[in-house]
Amino acid sequence: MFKKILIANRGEIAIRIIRACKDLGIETVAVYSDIDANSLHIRFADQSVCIGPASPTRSYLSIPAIISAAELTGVDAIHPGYGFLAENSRFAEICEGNGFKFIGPSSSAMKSMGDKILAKQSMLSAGIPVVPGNHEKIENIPKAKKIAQSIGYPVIIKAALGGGGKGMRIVNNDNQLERVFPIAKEEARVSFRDGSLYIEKYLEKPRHIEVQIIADDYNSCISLGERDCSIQRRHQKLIEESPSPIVTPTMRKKIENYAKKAAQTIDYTSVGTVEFLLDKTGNFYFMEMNTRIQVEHPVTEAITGIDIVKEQIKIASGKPLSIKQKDVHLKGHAIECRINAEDPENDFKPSPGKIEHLYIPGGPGIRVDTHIYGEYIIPSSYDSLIAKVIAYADTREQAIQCMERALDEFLIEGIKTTIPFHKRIISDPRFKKGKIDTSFIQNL
Ligand code: MV4
Repeated sequence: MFKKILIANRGEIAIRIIRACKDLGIETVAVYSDIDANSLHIRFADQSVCIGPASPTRSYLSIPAIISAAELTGVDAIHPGYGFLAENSRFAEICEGNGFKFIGPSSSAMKSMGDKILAKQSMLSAGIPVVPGNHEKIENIPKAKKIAQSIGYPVIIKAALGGGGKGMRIVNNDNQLERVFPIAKEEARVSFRDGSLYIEKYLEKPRHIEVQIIADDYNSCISLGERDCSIQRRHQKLIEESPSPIVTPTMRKKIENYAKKAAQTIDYTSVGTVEFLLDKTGNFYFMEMNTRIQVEHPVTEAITGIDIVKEQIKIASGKPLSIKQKDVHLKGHAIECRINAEDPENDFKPSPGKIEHLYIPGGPGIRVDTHIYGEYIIPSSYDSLIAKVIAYADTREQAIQCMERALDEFLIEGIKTTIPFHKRIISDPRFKKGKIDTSFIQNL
């Protein structure tokens, strides 16, 4: 097992990873930027190294700064968390090249899924249904029109290196396509340094269902059920739950098999998530695979009792999976609300600043993953996620009730948060009935 791990991240996920390390008896090294000097992840780690100024490109995204910190502190492995360098295959290669185990999949598995066009092609040849489309790079407008017409409008344009919705455009006709194509291409080029685009059939009001998998180096791969992440705003997930209120045991069996097939097709090891769209007629389509630990992993931990981060670290150190598929039992229901430092009354404008008063909820069934504390100053330089509230109970109704209690208890003064917005969502009769799809937030 590793002796010492460097956590190349900040915020709640850095703390989550440090906790897993402590439970495994592994020493930890935190890295931080100037502006994060008073961060909790530094205090919880055994050692810490400043890696640069607030600007992410010069700190949490700086490969040389992170590798230097790893060399300085003599760690065995590097955990990237989510975001930042988590899905950068070059970073994974550089870690390994410098003798540090990258806690995640192989760089080749990351590459197979990083390009969404290649990913769709390999899934298609493995017999997994993918969203209808051409599964090829669209070079120009005439080609795009021809493909859109053959698929049938409406279609959606996506960036090959995108994912998570960035650079997506819905197109209803030839004229719109002509107008939007160059804009999408430029956006993709700027965001992902590659303007490659592809086209899919636009599915109306789909649900986003994803399957958590864990695979080890010894050809074992298990699935831990699904998460329903249909409540999103501007492609940011707001609420996730497991199990999905509409997935039946038969449907679950099917997507879990697709997800395991997807992982095995690319010799995937580590934890990962296979995302599907579910259309109104009950068909699942592979969308993409996330090759990292995800923000919403705690809902799966709640219903399986499995510590996914500990498993991820153990697998990276070369240990076999400690659980067999037959030992995975989904029990109860878990819901997660992502609390952001944003003003829901003001178009979700970021609301950084000092936390004047804080009370974190607790009691039976409640888990809160957060890095905030009283008088902490939330910087404006990073993601606005400040806490995740996870409610767990026997049934969905009870989990919702438990979440309502926790959100009522949660007191954050000094900044605006999305807590009031979450209260509105979970008290909505449509949410209570599990009637959630893409259009939920815009129709709220
Ligand atoms: C789609 C789609 C409809 N058709 N793809 C992809 C990234 C994710 N953030 C949203 N994505 C979508 N991809 C096709 N071919 C609709 C969405 C979508 C969505 C999906 C599930 C739940 C909420 C959503 C909100 C907006 C868009």
